Amino acid sequence: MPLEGEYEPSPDAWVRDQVERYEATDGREAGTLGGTGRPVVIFTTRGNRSGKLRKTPLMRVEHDGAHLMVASKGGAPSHPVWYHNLRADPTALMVQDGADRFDATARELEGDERAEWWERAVAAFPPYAEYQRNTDRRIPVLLAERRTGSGTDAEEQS
Ligand code: F42
Repeated sequence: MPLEGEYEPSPDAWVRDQVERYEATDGREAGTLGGTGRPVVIFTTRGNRSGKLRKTPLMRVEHDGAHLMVASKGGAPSHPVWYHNLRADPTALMVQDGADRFDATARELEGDERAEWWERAVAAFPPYAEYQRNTDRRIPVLLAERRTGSGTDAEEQS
């Protein structure tokens, strides 16, 4: 079941614009973080108070079909709101990676698994290491895993 609800665009214009162009072109436009050439993925979550759908671009950290969500927020002192939304309901999640859209469930990583994925995250986007140095909080990382039965648009149409 795809997530349903009213979409509330991000208050940040650059984020809002990136989501709009990415969705309209399946990531052929606005598929990277401006200036870095590094790819992004769009994650849709549900606001834990408003119930509205929120769309958040994050850097693409993919391995074996799973996508990492790094709650770095540029090294800001507080966690991003989407992190709290997912803690409240880890199944209220949809992923768009290029033309591939699917429902997913998020789980926060700990221990060796976290360390292994953190390395992948820094390889995909080196500034994450600096963001971690610049903040006292431990940056949470969540793994978004495709739910069985949740296919791509193409699979659903066939
Ligand atoms: N952010 C990252 O943390 N990591 C990344 O790798 C990353 C990459 C990236 C690439 C491209 C790009 O355009 C943006 C990128 N960002 C990255 C920024 C990211 O997209 C988010 O903007 C950022 O993580 C901040 O997330 P946020 O959820 O804190 O967003 C704020 C600005 C926001 O939208 N706030 C809303 C608002 O109206 O202020 C609230 C959203 C919300 O869910 N509200 C809840 C609700 O119920 O609706 C209630 C919240 C409450 O508890 O009061």
